[in-house]
Amino acid sequence: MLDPELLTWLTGKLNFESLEDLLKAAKEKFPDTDIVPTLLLAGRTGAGKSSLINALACRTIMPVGVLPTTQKPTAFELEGKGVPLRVLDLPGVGEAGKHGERLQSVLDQADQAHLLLLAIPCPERSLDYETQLLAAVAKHFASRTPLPILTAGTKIDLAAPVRDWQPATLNLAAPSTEKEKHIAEWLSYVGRVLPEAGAITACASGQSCDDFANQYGLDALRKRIFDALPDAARTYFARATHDLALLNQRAENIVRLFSSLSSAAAAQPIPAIPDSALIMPIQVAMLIRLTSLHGKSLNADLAGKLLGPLMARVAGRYAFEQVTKWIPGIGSVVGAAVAAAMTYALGMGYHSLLCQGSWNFDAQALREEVLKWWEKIQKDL
Ligand SMILES: Nc1nc2c(ncn2[C@@H]2O[C@H](COP(=O)(O)OP(=O)(O)OP(=O)(O)O)[C@@H](O)[C@H]2O)c(=O)[nH]1
Ligand SMILES: [Mg+2]
Repeated sequence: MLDPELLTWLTGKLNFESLEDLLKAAKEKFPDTDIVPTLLLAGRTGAGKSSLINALACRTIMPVGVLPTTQKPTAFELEGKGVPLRVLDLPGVGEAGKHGERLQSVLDQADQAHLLLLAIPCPERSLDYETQLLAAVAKHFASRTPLPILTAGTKIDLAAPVRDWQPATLNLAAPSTEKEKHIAEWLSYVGRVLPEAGAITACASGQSCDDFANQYGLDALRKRIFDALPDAARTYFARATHDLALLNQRAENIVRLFSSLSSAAAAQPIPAIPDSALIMPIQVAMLIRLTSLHGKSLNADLAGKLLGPLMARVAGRYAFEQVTKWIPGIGSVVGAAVAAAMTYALGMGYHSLLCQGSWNFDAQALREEVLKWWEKIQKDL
């Protein structure tokens, strides 16, 4: 069922002034949630990954424990500076009997991630797991744009002497106490052994998410993560556009989402409004999202070019309705199943054209591609 608020929005968009208006409204209505950046949190078991997430989010999201705790990749969203971030907490590598499997799980998830955060627990000096993990990630991305990596040195409160922990006055820039010297020495040791880990942000997560008195370095880490995101999103995009399987999967998700919305919209009995007009804003939103998946922005010029010369003369609405007329034998009353199939054919046809890498196609090329998908769906049915 279509939610009533969306229905009101759709019927309100039937008489938009210009195509720009519709594009703008559709962008606002359907924000690009599938490009929420994803941070992959990896490290050895017990490194304090889940504790770090709870501390960063200021709430208890993940269970933490002395024994291997996180058993499967778990995703959730964080907000920072108004920017949403999806974080994926992974089971730690190195768990007895599961090392290879865990390492593989990092690589499996890495393709979908924008950024990798590696947690290394202080005062650990045997860094074999981390070395293997970084080598596996580097190999995985060897022939592609690499995955950006940030490193957190966790549990720095455990550097000797353990009892001396005063995070409020800790000064790692000019270490003078025994504790500060141990932490600084450990950080530079890790930097020497794992140069590919880059700069290391020293952190302590406290005993619980609200143990503020014992936490350290979380603001600095948050800042580093959110500062790295724009670049990370860019490299992700560079990688994603060269990884056809990934791109297809993301496109298909988008197309399925909007196809089901179209079907729900067409199932609404609204007298005097053609179904094709009702699903049009949904299809527009889908085209916007698919275009941005390919790193471009769908503006009125491009939409006009794609949807036919009619655009130059009449209001955008008619041009989009035109799309439904491309498919022979369909009138203005399309019904739920046909609306879904039509939106699917339009979305997949559009994505196929974009995959060919050329933006110099026109309404005719798009129409042919849409018809191909339409026929394919008919056969599959
Ligand atoms: N002293 C101290 N202990 C911590 C800190 N962070 C985590 N711990 C403890 O370390 C243990 C492991 O923490 P988790 O957050 O579960 O570690 P994890 O990396 O998620 O472990 P897996 O899920 O098994 O991979 C728990 O007992 C935590 O309480 C910290 O900053 N300081
Ligand atoms: Mg965990």
